[in-house]
Amino acid sequence: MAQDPMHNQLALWLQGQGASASVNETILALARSAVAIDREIRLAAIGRGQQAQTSENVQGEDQKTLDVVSNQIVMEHLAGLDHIAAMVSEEVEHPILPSAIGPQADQVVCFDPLDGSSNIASNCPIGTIFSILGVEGGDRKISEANILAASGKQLAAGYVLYGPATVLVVTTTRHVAMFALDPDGDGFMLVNDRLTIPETCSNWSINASYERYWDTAITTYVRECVAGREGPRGRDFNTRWSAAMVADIHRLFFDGGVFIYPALKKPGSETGKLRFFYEANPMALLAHRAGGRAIASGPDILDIRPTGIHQRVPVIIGSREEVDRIAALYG
Ligand code: AHM
Ligand code: MG
Repeated sequence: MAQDPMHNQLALWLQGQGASASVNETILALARSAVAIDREIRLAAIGRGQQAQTSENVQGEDQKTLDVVSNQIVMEHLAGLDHIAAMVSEEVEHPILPSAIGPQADQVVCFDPLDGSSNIASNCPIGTIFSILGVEGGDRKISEANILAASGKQLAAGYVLYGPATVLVVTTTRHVAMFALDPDGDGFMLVNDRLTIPETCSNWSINASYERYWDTAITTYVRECVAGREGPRGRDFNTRWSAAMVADIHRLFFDGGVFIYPALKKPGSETGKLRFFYEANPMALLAHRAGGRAIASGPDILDIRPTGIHQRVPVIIGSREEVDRIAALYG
């Protein structure tokens, strides 16, 4: 029998990080699901996948066929793991519980199966984001309250970017590593075992079409960047916006920068758009481990204690110097 390609470089790196075998197993299952999603994306592009349709998800947002297919793929890959006590998906209203639960079930896996789905039709970057939370094991069904209480116990976090190359970025106990999917079928190959976010930068990412809804801190920060070398920052800045958080966050590890999806003074967006458990929290852990910082409109995202599994939070993530500056504007 052919060796499971996921037992190559990704498995070796995971073993060296010192997380538990069951956390590593969950990450390998997520990596396998990413390979399956990657295939669905490519089949859809040549008209051989599921036909593109739009419905509505639990957040009242557009849900594309690939969102549904990707969600199904992740759930199926995690279903057989007896250490999973619950799953939280952007596409499903309530926590997904296994039919039987054993004493070893001590992980909650939160995921956005397909982030940036407005990019699907144009073949622009999309991704999968995940966070693994630790809960107390035991022969009992986990409740939403147990998941909320576990929000600060991230055992691992990562994302997959389906871009020009498909890459996996992950952290468990220490460093942030990047793997790229081998087109010849050998799984995820290690590209960089210690990604960092440059401390200073000259890039910012924000959807500027919402400017009229921004608060004073964001308005001030962006105006100062736009003023360039003639303004208080004394240097020119660039804007980058992909409409996919995974792509904009991924760029931070190379060019530095700050990704902002702020609170908006607009009905329904008062706490922003991005969700805590499967977007903000995992990206915040990755940024933190890479030397960056992640805040909401003030507090560090990693210190937030959410009150709902689909709670939205403002997100400001990136190079430490820039995020510190925005934090100071919030006072
Ligand atoms: P999604 O998870 O429903 O795809 O929404 C999240 C995405 C982010 O990837 C991206 O940064 C943001 O939505 C873009 O939203 P907007 O169109 O409001 O700029
Ligand atoms: Mg999404």
